[in-house]
Amino acid sequence: MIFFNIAVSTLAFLSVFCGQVALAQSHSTVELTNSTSRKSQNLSGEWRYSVDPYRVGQLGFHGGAPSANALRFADTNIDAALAANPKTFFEQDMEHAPQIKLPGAWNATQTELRYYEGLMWYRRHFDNIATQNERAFLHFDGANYKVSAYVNGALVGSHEGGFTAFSFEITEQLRAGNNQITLGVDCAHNAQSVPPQVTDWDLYCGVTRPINVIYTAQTFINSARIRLLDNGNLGGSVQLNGAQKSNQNIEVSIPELNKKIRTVTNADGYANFEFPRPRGLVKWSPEHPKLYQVEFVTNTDSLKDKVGFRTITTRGTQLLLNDKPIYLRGISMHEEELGTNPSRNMTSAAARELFKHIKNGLNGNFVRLSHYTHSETTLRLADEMGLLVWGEIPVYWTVDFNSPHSLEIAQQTQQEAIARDFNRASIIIWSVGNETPISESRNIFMLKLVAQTRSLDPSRLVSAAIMASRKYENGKATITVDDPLIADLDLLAVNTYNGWYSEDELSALPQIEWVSRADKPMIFSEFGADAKYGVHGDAKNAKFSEEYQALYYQKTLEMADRIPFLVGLSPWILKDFRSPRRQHPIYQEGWNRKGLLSEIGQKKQAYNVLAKFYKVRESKPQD
Ligand code: GCB
Repeated sequence: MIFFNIAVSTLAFLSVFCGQVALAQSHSTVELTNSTSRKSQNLSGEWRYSVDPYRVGQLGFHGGAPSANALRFADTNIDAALAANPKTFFEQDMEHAPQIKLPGAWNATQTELRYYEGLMWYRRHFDNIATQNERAFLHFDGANYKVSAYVNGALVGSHEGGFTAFSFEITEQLRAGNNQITLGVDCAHNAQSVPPQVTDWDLYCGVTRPINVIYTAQTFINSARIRLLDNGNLGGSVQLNGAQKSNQNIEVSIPELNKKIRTVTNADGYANFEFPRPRGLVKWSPEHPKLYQVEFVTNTDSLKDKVGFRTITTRGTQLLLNDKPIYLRGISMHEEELGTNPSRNMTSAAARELFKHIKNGLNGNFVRLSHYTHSETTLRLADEMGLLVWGEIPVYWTVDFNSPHSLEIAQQTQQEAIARDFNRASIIIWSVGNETPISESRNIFMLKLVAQTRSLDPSRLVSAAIMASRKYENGKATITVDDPLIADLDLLAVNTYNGWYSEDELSALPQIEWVSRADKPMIFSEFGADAKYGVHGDAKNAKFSEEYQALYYQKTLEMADRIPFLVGLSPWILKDFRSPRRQHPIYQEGWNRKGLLSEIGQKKQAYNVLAKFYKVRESKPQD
């Protein structure tokens, strides 16, 4: 809770210097879902930035309040202050600081910031475009890792967690005309952060997704959800925020289906609705990703969303999409665009390029968006292009499972992910973590996450990427899926690397026997081998060669085909990605090379092996 303490001490300091300060909760009830269809002002573009490795903008030299001349967020005209008193001085000057383009991680922009994981300040100005009686919110699609936001010198809110959307109300702080906004973004990770400090990917620090000012009516639609229920009806809820939220009429309509229903909010501003599925409704599927425009209208606000309708369930070891068995022909993906110097600025065009590889190149229907919540842009594209999605929160490896703070952040992240993406038909699975090592405290932690996820969203499957126990007896390898968590998961998902992190002969992989202790479907959520594009060698032994990776895929796929309860795959990974832990000077140079594509999109041999396997699978009905 260090960050919160800093925010509080800064708050005390600010109340002396800046008068009124309002501190929003780190996770508020303001969801502002479907933010792109609201009146908004995009703050993308050039911002001033100032690096602050010793956090002097937050802490004084003896640890107390910061010195006034180091405050990056103060609403002070430094030029005027110096003109009035030449003896004063400042040890920062945001108005004359260098510029950086947001969104985009600082690591990619400046070579000296490649591995910088500390505090950064950003500043820009914008004009207030609110019409009379509108409320205003600062809306972040995502910023890594902790953010404090200041408008005209006043702290408007703080947030922890690098991959989900959040908003702070700034109605009170906005002035007519020009406004100043300053952000302190701290990328420090530790044992209690989610994810923790050590991962196998580049953290990509700073403001990696768009920031907008969203303007709303005094009482606005905070969230609007709709889905196909298991009983065949359509159902959902609308929630209003504002003084007039109770007893309000709500209209929900799907014009293309000629359907309109009305409901009324309760005292808390909620309205639930359910109605028979309109005749002629076409269900969403990867083959036919049909989306309908749904409109939510109140007396003061309206919101439109494009929504697909489908169900996802299991029966024994089968996975059913719209009640029919399905095999997930997938691949895993990090949020990292193609190119030699990605900055985690996943535009729609960048995401489309990667998804085209999955849909058209690999003949896939599924993507594991690992290891954290990807951008709304990406999820909307998955809906549009017809890709089933595994969504994941960054509970990765050795999170501090004894820490109430870690649990709080993990749960907050899950809640924010579900709030943002509830209407996305593409998402069929929520994963609560990846390769967490079994212990009593871990089991308790993970079970709490599973329970929370189910209660927030009963419409999707809950899973986690786990590891399985391997035994080698009488010349035969057996792998048993026996993690205690499996009793509570809907779908088992195992990461397995036989023949890469083990010295198995690749020819022996198909003989590995897989045993499951649950009558549930399973996928391989990961398998993979590094290969540097253009490196060639003996397929049986030359690790890092394209040939070895291709044979590894072939043999692992043969193994997969022999497992009766296996319903899909998301091999590791579509594209080489930056990882500071991968420093082999010839093959890796800071990149994890398990991609089927190089970082600039060149296809390695294994790409075609998987594409062929999926082509055959596509035409083979699941039994
Ligand atoms: C894993 C992790 C993933 C790594 C991958 C690897 O099991 O889940 O984050 O990047 O292995 O390449 O070793």
